[in-house]
Amino acid sequence: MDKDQVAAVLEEIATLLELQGENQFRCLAYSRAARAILQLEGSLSEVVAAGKLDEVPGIGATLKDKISLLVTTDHLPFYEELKDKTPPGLLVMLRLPGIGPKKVKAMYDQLGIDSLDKLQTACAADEVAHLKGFGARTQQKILDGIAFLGQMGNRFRLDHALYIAEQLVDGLRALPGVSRIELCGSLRRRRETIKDIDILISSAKPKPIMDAFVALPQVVQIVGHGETKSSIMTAVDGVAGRSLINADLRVVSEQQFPFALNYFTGSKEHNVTLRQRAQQYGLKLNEYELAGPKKSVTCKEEADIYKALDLDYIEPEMRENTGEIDAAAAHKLPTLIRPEDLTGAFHCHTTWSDGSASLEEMALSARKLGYKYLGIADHSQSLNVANGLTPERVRKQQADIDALNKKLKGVRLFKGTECDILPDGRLDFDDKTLASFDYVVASVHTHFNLTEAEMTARILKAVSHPRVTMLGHATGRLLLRRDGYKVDLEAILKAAAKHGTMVEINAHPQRLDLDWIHCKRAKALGVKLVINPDAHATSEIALTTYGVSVARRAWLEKADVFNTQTPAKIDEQLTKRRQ
Ligand code: DGT
Ligand code: CA
Ligand code: ZN
Repeated sequence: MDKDQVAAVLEEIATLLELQGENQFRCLAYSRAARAILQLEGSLSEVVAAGKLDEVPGIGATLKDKISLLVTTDHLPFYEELKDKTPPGLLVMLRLPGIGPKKVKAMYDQLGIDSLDKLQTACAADEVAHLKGFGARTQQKILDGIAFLGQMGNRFRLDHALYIAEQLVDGLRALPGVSRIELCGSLRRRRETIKDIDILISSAKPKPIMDAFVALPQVVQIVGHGETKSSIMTAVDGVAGRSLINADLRVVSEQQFPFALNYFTGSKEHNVTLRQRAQQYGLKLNEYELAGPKKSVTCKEEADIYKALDLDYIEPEMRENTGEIDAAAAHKLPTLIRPEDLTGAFHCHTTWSDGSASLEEMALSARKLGYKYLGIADHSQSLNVANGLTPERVRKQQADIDALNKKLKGVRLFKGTECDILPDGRLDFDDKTLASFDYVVASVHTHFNLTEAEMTARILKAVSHPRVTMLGHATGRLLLRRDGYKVDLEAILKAAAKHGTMVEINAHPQRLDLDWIHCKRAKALGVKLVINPDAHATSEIALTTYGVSVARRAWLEKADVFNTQTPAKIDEQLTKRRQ
């Protein structure tokens, strides 16, 4: 196990112990150890091998033994016993906003509540309000929380689901008898939210693979354990702490693999249209085969299925039944942008406002990713909560960037700002300050409750401002937490096209805003898009890959995205825009 995995297990132990009613100090010791592991410099396995784990502050003799076991064997009986002792529903209840392990334990001990369903019934019967330390307000908060979770349909952020799904795949890949392995479903299509994890394997011997799957260290509960299909629950970061996600594994034969891969990748709507096309060819298509009345068509790869139907290969991100099959038949599919096409990114924060890294640290991390430039865009003066820059601090920061650019090799910083769009549509800096930047990202961060007409007028004014280079996170949505503000995006995109203002694909997996549907529309209207990480730490610059996924779902090519060009070309266009 690596540091992240070990830390996640330790955090979970802390939660499980709290659910067991363990004393606070023992629980805290595990949380503290989790943080210590995350902050550890260098390799965890080397520290363990050297027997020096107890020299790390926050890790004593007991924890040393447990962590060593985890690192060397991937297992910890203590943790597995704890999981077995805890009803999985209790972890689900922890997803309710404002409900911690203590309250969950009280409800379990006193009312036998171990699922959201039972909890809802108990609240409706007014039983929860009478528990010590609860009351009518808490009971109402729980009911609101259950309604909220219901609305979200128990979905998860793409990055959270992908993180645990890749761990499962890593745990399976090396097993004997595994020939091919792929993630399917919404994960393979890179939808912005995910309901469950679908994994597909080809093998001649499914049984041992199934047995290994349900015994993976990430498994919290076994839902089903069959010959060719098994289901488990595993813990994942959710909107309100860790909770459970379902993962299905199917094992098929080598021959069936391309058909199963195609079927379980979906979307369902894409499958239906593809199947209809097969029918027009007198063929039957399902998860096992593509077959005529007499014999089946041999397909080694997924692409062969499309080829047999006279279609160009359709990338998974495009399989949403929005015209991709017609385009594939007419050989008019786009050549989708790839992560390696990005040459840099704009919209990054530093310690000058609410970021955690310095200008230089951000620049060096960008260079490590192979980026040729990075656009700095700290917050503007009125955003006090995020330590927004006054014009005076802007001048100082720009002098720092100029000095750094003289020193830095292989990467350059562009001077920008994430300038607030004030409630009336004016910008948060005067024109002179605005003119001092290489580029300006304009964003809404306050007054979300305007009417749609007011919000549209506000953003239209900013998008039409000659100093604004690009519009940041166009709707302000936070996935699974907050809907975007009401705004007429069609009008905004038309204005952006008219004024040559770019629109950002905010690649942070909590936003993915502009969404792929509007991105597709933006391209049709002639709007240039720019993929920005909205990074507040060095590790977040690489979040741009999620923005590339949105762009691919929107059929965008390299040329549709601004930050795929050389720094010289970028500089030239930014300069032209300022004249
Ligand atoms: P999700 O899990 O809601 O994030 O989205 P998906 O697309 O992963 O959906 P899921 O897990 O229910 O099913 C995985 C794939 O299986 C889906 O993308 C297409 C295929 N599939 C599921 N049910 C049906 C069906 O009734 N008909 C067809 N043609 N395909 C289906
Ligand atoms: Ca799925
Ligand atoms: Zn912002």
